[in-house]
Amino acid sequence: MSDLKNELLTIRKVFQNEVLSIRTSTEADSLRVKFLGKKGELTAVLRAMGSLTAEERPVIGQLANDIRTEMEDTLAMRLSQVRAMEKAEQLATQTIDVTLPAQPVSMGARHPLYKAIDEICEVFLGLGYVIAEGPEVEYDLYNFEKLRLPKGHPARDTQDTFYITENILLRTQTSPVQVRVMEANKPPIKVVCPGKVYRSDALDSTHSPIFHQIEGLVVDKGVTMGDLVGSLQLFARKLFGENTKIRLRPHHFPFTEPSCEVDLTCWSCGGKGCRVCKGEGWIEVLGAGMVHPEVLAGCGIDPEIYSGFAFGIGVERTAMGRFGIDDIRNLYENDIRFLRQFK
Ligand code: 2U9
Repeated sequence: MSDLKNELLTIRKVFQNEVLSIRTSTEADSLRVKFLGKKGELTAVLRAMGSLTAEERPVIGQLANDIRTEMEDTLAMRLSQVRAMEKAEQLATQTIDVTLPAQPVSMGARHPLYKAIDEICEVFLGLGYVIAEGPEVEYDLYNFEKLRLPKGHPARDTQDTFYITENILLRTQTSPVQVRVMEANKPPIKVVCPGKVYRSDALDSTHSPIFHQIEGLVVDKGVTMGDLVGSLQLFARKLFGENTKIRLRPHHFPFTEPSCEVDLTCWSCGGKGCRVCKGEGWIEVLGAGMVHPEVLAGCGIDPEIYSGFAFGIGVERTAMGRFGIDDIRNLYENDIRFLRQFK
């Protein structure tokens, strides 16, 4: 009995000496294994308890347990001291220089087309219009039929339009959005509809099979051509400067009557005539007109009570004028050297 007891007391003494010399958490782990682990010294003593008598066993067992608890507590305390020392050491040696220059963050910029869309929409939002959007994959019914472009109309030719099925196509204008707005709402209606449109054109410096439009629609009681002219005049001044004038030329669209094409005084020469406007002094930017009564009626709006005007703006053309871009392809190629100029 006294052998085992002595052994336990020796283990405790050796442990108490060694625990004080621990300097790192790794050393603390090794000590735990050495004394308290499965093959540790204390465990070895406990194994030997089989040889004790029934009276001796609880006494030595109690002592062994007390020593184990004491060793565990001592080790835990020492470990927390060692960890604190390690942390202090780390803080003292591994300083981070927060004044070092950071990795440069490369800032992107809004694409010039979307800049133009934002600027144009902003003018009309200021006049109380709301923005409406709709699907790019449309029914023939909404893209053509309801806009008085019946079967057999040249614009519906497969040469010009991307068909998906006989009745479903890629919209060739954003007008179907206005049709949907009229069907779902009662006047007064004031919307601008920006978005992508698709036409089967070959890509050259002024044409692209995918381009952007912004169309506008106002429907209410007593809306006149005078309201249309006033709105477009304001749009032209806001976008191209206070001295910009507009000029209306009679034209034909199936969905408006009367219809006109609208020119602005040249943004480059102000109207004197130059290379940009090919000596004309004027540049064509948009089309417009009074919504055809049959179109209103087809969308559930009584043309005897209501009238409306509509207009369509080519975004690419406007952006090219606004930012002095001479080839439409620049807008799609995503050449970073080109895009960087619009930061
Ligand atoms: C409804 C009724 C009427 C929209 C209009 C134009 C004139 C027009 C062109 C501008 C340049 C197309 O991108 S472009 O080639 N658009 O000239 N668009 S009136 O008229 C509508 C639309 C919807 C229900």
